Amino acid sequence: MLKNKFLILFVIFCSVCSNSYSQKTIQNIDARTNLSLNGEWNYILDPYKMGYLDYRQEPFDKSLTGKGGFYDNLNSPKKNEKVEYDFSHEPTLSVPGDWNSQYERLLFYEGTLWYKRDFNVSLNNNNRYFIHFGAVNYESHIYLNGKKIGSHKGGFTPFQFEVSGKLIEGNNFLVVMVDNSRKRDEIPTVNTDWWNYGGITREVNLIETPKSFINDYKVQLAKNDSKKVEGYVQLDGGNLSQSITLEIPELKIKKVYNSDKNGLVKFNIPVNDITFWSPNNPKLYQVKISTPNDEVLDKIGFRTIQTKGKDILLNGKSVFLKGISIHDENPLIQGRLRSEADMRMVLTWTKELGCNYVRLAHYTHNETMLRLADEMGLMVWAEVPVYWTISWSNKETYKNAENQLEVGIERDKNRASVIIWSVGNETPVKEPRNIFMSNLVDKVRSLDNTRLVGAALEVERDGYTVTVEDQLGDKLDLASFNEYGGWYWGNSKDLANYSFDIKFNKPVIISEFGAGALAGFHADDETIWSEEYQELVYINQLKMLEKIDGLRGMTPWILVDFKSPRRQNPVYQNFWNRKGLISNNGVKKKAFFVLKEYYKTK
Ligand code: GCB
Repeated sequence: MLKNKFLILFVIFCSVCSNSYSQKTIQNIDARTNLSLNGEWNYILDPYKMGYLDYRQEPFDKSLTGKGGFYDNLNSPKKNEKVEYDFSHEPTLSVPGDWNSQYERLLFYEGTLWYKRDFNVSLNNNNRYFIHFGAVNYESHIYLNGKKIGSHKGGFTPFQFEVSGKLIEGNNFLVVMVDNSRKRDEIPTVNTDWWNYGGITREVNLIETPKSFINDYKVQLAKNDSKKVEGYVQLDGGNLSQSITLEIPELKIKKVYNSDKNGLVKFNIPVNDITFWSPNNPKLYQVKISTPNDEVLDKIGFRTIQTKGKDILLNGKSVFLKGISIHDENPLIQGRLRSEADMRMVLTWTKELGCNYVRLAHYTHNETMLRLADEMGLMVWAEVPVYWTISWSNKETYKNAENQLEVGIERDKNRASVIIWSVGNETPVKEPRNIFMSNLVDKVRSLDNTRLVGAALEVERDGYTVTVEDQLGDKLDLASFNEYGGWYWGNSKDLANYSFDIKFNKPVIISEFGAGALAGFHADDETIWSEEYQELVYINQLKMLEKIDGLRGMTPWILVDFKSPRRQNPVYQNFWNRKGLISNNGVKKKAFFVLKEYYKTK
């Protein structure tokens, strides 16, 4: 009896584990053998969750009735069998892609929606298989051939499930129930200034690996040491003690190691004559990691980043961060970025602006975005959606935030472009929040001690004095904050009278400032929403900021107009946040050129 009790507890525990947010994902999935599951998926719109719950609101119990939910995918019922759904006669959604931008009827939809696709595999019994999702917003439950393989929470982080032994030779079907309802205790919480795009927003792949394979690796310069490449390789699977070869041909590195019984190898290799990665010369080295039966290729840049007093040093040299903030959104399709081309378009705009740095706000962006930043020479501030007022005292909420942070760091740790991990944005100073945020900072440092840690703090004002004194700043590497002089406070004409009292002897980064303007609307510079008003805010803002001792960079808000349900003015906004320097049609506003000129002087 007691044994049974333990067994039941153990089963519950395991099911909690498999349903939790975290499962370490395979590093660099693009370099693996994979079958893309992108493309057209049939969908069922299910606002009452009737594909999952019976009329008593209990999940269907197949063991009692023989029937489950929509995940059964019954598509050719017998003539006397009543089935009230049919994926095969439903319309399709493109994956990757949010649902809101694909059908008018889904623009404002928040709730449950089911996806289904068929695929064909030819199995190799010596190999292992994983289904990997780039991101699904927000909660997802995944079923393979009618059986649940797992679930996940968090709209911007990758996750995977092993399906070895669950796939069948030939035709298979995958069903995903997605729910993007906003909930107070989640990350982000109910209130954000961006569109709650739902669905399978990033790529889906079926990855095939050998039984024992290279699951993870880190290859980078040691902390503040430009003469050592260090890191690790981690194997997964049956035979964990193997020989592992690390090659960086251009640096004449070829090292062979034996992994320990846990499949781990740590290395530390002296290097000379390395060309450092920088925005001016975004040099990436071909890195090859191999075992007798597996091989992964990557392109990795090497650089150091550190602060010294009020300065930021990239490869030991002072650098000014000429940045801009970006959402994961393509204004031209009014939806999430779907392809590499979409991402290139956005990053090309930042290069035209003269940027060497971007803030990827306010959540983990697509891995491809980070790889492009590596390639195009853009330093990156990466962030988690710990945004505004979340449930500070809820332990599950904290776990969720920490997990999203960790998964992002795990995924992007080999990207030279990432120089700053941000733990959140405009979080209100009070005790439970201070503990929450401070724990997140400790967590980042425990995972990665080679990059800087920031957060977009808030300012206080008294007359013409703007103060930055949030005690979280003590734990950060940067005095980084948002301020909206000339828009949410102050008059655009007298910004020059303001001065800053910053209580930290650290490099100052303005993580946001900005003003709204409707492209093509011209008036005098006192008229809100005109391009001239926004232009003047930028001119006077930059003069004001220039006076800050230790100003080392900025990411004005924002590169492009973006959709937000909070922006309701029917004439000027119409559900668009208009603080973009570029309009939703790709037109550059006057302020774009003000910032561009300023960056030329830096
Ligand atoms: C902020 C937020 C950002 C908003 C912006 C605005 O401070 O960090 O997410 O979109 O202000 O436009 O108000």
